[in-house]
Amino acid sequence: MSHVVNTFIQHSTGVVELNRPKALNSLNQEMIDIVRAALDSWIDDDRVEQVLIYSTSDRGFCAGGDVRAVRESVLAGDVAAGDRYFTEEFEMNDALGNYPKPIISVINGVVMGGGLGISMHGSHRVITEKAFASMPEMAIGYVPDVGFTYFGQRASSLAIATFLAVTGWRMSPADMLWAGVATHVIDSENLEDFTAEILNGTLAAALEKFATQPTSSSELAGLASQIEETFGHSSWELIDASLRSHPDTSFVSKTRELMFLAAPASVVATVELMHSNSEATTLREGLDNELVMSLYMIRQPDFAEGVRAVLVDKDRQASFSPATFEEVDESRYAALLRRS
Ligand code: QUE
Repeated sequence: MSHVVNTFIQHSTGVVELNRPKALNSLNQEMIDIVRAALDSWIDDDRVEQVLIYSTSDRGFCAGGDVRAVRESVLAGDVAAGDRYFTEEFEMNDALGNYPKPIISVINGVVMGGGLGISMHGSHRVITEKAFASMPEMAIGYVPDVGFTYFGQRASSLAIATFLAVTGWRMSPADMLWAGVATHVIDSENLEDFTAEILNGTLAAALEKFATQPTSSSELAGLASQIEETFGHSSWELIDASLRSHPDTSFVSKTRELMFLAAPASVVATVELMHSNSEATTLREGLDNELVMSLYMIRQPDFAEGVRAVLVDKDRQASFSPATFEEVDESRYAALLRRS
């Protein structure tokens, strides 16, 4: 049987096989339904001691959510389908984060957005030297979600997670470990032996045999002090001001360059969301704040326009409105999150 997601029990492991390779496993409603049903059915099943999540594609683990489909629903006047999609995706993220059994994700290649959401809340995030990760939502007029704005700042720091979200920084394997997105590294040549050991032996033995170290150091870690000095502020206006006066001009110009495609409203909303979630006390509370922002953002023209520019026409020429940071009304996002 081959489906967009295959789920089965092998020995004492519940297996989730992401299998929509043509869309790089970007998660659609059907995939989320299947994953949630599997997690539900295994939670009290004594045969299942652990859950293993991997991709059948050698190009990557999961490129995100199926935002193309959400855009189409919105444009067809069925925004309720988008609301349902994000509501249920975030319920899946919460179920993963609170699962009473180990959840092991094996990541080889790309993982972005919703792909981080299906992996980072589990107990073990095992990556290969070919893994790379990012939160790319600024380019599509959306906001980081799937629990990243809650989990990311607890795995690293508020400033680091805000930097990752606002710049879409492409994390290397060493960056992923340093930022707490990944927990272990293995060589991609050992991928099959590693998963076989998990399925037929034990997780502990698999890690004992195959866990290694990244081959290079973390570039992100090297920027930690500059990031803490600039991205720890509580609004985009203050972050921007501190970037303007920061002495490390190469850090500042790199940051500005990475933000070249960012929707101004998305950036302002993201900083508000990060700060709101610095006070959240559970993943569910963090996801609730993201959901408020998410359901608002998909109703704004920037979302349809951003997805068009990045994923439909692929011209990367989005015309966002407002087009400049000065025109964004920060209080609108603060009010949504009751931060005002
Ligand atoms: C922001 C996003 C996504 C993105 C790019 C962004 C996203 C997503 C994909 C994606 C990438 C390759 C595919 C695909 C989807 O890209 O959520 O089907 O083949 O799924 O800037 O949020």
